[in-house]
Amino acid sequence: MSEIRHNWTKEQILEIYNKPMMELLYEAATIHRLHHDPNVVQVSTLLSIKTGGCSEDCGYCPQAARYHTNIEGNDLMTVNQVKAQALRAKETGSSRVCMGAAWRNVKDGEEFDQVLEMVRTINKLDMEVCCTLGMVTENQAKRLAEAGLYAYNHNLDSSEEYYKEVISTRGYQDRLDTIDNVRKTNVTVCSGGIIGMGENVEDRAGMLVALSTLSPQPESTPINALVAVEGTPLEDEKPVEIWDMIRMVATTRIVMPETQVRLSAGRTQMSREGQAMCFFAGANSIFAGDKLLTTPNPDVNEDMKMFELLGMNPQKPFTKKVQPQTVEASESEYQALGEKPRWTRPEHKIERNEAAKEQAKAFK
Ligand code: SAM
Ligand code: DTB
Ligand code: SF4
Repeated sequence: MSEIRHNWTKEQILEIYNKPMMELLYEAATIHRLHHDPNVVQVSTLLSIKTGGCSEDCGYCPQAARYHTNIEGNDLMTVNQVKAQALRAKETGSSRVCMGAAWRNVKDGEEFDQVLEMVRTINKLDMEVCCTLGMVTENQAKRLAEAGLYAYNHNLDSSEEYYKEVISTRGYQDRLDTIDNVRKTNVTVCSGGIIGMGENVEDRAGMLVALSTLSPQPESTPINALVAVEGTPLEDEKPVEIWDMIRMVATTRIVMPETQVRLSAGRTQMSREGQAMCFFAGANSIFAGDKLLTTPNPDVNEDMKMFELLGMNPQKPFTKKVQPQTVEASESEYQALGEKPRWTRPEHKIERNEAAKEQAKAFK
């Protein structure tokens, strides 16, 4: 086994990222085999339990209320609706359901209680449950853990420097604090980011420094290629080159050997061969299902055909960590505290975000 290092520098990561492709692939694939079964892929199904109408200004996101995008917003789904979708996901070979909400942060109250019930319900189906609900406090993370949450997804998105060029309504430190709060529980951390937002390779390396120096490193790291959605500030960004995706996956694999590296948004633009190269470079999980949160994803049957072709098998639930126990709401140790956490709002000016907001006003 190669050692897990928490002291990677940007220069060292850049050196890896820029290696000749064949060297990079060989090194990443070698490390991959030492830590994982290269023929196994973890499959998660995304479920947007609350869509659109979000208060934030994330430049990549079609769910931000201030931009004019063509998505259909929805209130919080019911527990029964979620259960039905989870059962469908299980039938199609997913080991995990990842529930996403277009929220800045979790607020104590009826809606959060409903999400906790969704977590209990899915855990009882013997599937791994993941949530991505925005910022959470330590008490909220503990309540999620008690309900049986397996993973919490909260992305750093980019380097600290480039993050400021994309989002003005929440700070990088808030993201790190949320990850810290999740770490105070038994819930595993899923954190990664997006490439193709106009960042340079130093920013990609900077994001990997921030992720790899976390101790412990995230159990799962999604690498998303930007889905440039019309109406968002990043609508005109050029599609990510497959070679950039392969380099990013390989570098992530080398600096975070134990982490499950997730080939995330952007797979509809990738050929099977391109995806196979990413798996060779160390990717070992995907989001499956015809939709990500609001944008298209490859057809489930196509993914299954690809796995068959490559001789890869979906990972069984709770392979990496035992199933958490669900504590019923009536027996819960942690209660809503009605906290008013002081998550920051830097509110600095980002020209392209302002322009997209102005453009949206014309439609309203
Ligand atoms: N609202 C919560 C939050 O922001 O933490 C959870 C949902 S949010 C949509 C989850 C993640 O999806 C974001 O952090 C971002 O990394 C990713 N994402 C959102 N829109 C995307 C896009 N257009 N292309 C690629 N990734 C995207
Ligand atoms: C992550 O890193 N990628 C997923 C999941 N975590 C929540 C979301 C991708 C969203 C892509 C744009 C959309 O479908 O709205
Ligand atoms: Fe809201 Fe999350 Fe989208 Fe940002 S990424 S606008 S917080 S849903």
